Amino acid sequence: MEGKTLYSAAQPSGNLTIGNYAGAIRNWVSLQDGYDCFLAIADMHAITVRQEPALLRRRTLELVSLYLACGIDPEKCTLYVQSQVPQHAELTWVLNSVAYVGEMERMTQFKDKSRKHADNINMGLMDYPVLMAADILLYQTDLVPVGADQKQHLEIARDLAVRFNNRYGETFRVPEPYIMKEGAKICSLQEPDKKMSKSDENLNASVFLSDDRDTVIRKFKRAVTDSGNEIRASEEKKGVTNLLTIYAAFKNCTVAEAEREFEGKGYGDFKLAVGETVADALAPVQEEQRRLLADREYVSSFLKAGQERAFKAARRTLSKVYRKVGFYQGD
Ligand code: ATP
Ligand code: LTN
Repeated sequence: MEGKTLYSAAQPSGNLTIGNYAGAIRNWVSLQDGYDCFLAIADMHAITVRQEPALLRRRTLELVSLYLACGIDPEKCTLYVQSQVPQHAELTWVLNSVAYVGEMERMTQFKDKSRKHADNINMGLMDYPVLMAADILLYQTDLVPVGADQKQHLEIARDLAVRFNNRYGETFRVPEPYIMKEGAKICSLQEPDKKMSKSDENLNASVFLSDDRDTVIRKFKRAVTDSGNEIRASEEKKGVTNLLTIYAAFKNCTVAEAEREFEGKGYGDFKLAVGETVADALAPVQEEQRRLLADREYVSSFLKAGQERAFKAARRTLSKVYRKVGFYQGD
């Protein structure tokens, strides 16, 4: 019997944060043994907001080496760059004809990004979930590990798969989301009711995977905590809860275990311990990433192999789709 397929991606739209790590990459690493994995660098998604071309290219390579440095095994996973597999754009076009404008306009991310980039509300921004559905459906994916913010997009991917299958006959596997309870939403260190984001203007709000030890510790020292002095996760203590969540994600323990560990301790000691834990975890990843970035040939050889594997799998699904919708494919 064929194994199950896992698909996920991240955009080369900035430096990755510990939120990307805790919500997504960490899960890819822990799941990679049990699945046939496809992991993409979503550069086509990234251009839905303005990007500096040279920087986009550089970040693509940085992101690949980061995946590898975080423990993604290129022997087990197909690692590739989205724009190198043209079927993503092709399937998006077909799916556009079963996707409704109304459902795209309702997407939270579309609304947020339209507000944030009010001078550039482009068609791609609105079509973002359809491209993401195409990514997933091209590989007949079973499981999609993502952070909580992507849940709505996954619902769209499932809806489009079902709608297409109903209209044209069984074509796509309907994917399941995989959203971890702990770490699925890491929040800003400065405004803990907001998601930690790559593009936050307040540099103290996000911890980047590339931050050095002193920077990491300083950012955690400045993190907003709540009134009171108890180190306990609760709705009213968003700052403390966020720090506990981060600690648990990097220590591989539960939030309850983290609470027990800090019982009776003060906020100062607690913030320092979280900072040190994160810095300790990041150091080997950064070193490995540096090593890989210096070996451009090694990285590009993996991308080439990944592109070939992805292309073959994607071509299989796309030709089925073209047949189903009635596109002439030669006699
Ligand atoms: P942008 O803010 O530029 O849209 P992003 O970081 O949300 O970027 P990606 O790089 O595409 O977007 O995200 C990769 C993965 O990281 C996704 O699965 C996303 O859900 C997850 N992720 C992003 N931010 C967080 C966060 N703060 N907490 C948990 N998971 C997150
Ligand atoms: N939009 C996603 C990145 C992404 C993705 C995907 C995730 C693009 N294509 C397919 C899972 C499956 C984000 O996390 N911002």
